[in-house]
Amino acid sequence: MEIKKELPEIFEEFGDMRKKSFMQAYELKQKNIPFIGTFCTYFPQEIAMAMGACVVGLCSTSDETIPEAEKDLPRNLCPLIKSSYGFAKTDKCPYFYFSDLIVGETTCDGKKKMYEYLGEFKSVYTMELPNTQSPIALELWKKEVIKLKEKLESQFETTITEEEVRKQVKIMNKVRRALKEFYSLAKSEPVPMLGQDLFKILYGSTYKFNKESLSEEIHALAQKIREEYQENPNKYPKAPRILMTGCPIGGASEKCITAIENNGGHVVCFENCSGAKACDREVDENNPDIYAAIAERYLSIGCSVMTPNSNRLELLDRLIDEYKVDAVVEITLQACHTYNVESLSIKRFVNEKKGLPYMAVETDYSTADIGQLNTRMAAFIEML
Ligand code: BJ8
Repeated sequence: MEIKKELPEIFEEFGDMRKKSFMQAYELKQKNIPFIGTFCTYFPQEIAMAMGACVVGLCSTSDETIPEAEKDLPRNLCPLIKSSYGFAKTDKCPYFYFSDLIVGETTCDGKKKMYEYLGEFKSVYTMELPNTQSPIALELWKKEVIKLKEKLESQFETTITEEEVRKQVKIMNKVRRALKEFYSLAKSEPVPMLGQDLFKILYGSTYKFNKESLSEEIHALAQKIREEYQENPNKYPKAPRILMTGCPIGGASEKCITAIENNGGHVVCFENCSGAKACDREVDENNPDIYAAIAERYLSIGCSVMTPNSNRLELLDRLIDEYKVDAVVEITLQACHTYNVESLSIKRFVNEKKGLPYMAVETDYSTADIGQLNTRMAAFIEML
């Protein structure tokens, strides 16, 4: 696949993908394609895709509907949960509207309690995600993956075959490999693209419904960036290289990436969901028990809802070395207890084991802290 458009245009297109795909979602709905709305990287996408459904992320990232959500939910709750609930309540998000079923998981306390209320507006099914990664937890999660398959089969009056599940596993592994190939370009020094642009592609990709063509498209984009970099490797001057970790970002919280890059740093790696956390591991295609392979891959995601959460440290360890990182910035959303509590162990790991500076930023979806963010980032990057 050859890409004719210029890179800035492609980055903008991906950046707007959430809105751009509304129309495509509408057209797919007209063809009776089921939509499954999700809130989390733990959702085993391949199972829904195996019945021909589109999977769409519903996590909302703007503060527009938070006042409405706060009429029902506590103010002191994570903005991602309030915003998502607010969009459902006000019916402002087309993806909520199009979703035939919303699947949640028992991740953090706020989210799982919010799903109970969400069930008043929509059909909601909650998977029981264990909060550990032990062999017993894996057994339970495998059963939950199979229960999800059975739930979809009965609600949509269809049969999900193992053959189709295996096919979708291959498709999603290809997407993971393509995205990894793409974000690995930022290992180069100086960087071939800004972190803001890299993020637009990662985030926008989740709103591309045709996963088969997505891997080709990302592969072609990576090739284009490589060629342009060979011609002009100094488009972006050398700058301190930052790894971003913590809560999911997107929409309003992209202000943190901008604050780093407007103040002299480059974000070269995203460990968060929609970055490496979601793409790093593949499902083992050769496992004779495909449901066990799916369960194993998803349960090993290193999110702070797990205890202990050694897989997050293992991934961070590797990424810090591979991306020759100069410092780590952790973004946590206000009232996200699991990430906020875990930030101490991340700070210790980064400072003591990796010998690097670490900064924690607690934020929300408002624009109120942009000035303060700029001041803090400028001081932090200056020190590097
Ligand atoms: S795998 S990061 S998408 S749970 S909603 S935990 S911010 S208090 S989103 Fe997440 Fe899945 Fe983990 Fe990723 Fe905190 Fe808010 Fe809870 Fe949140």
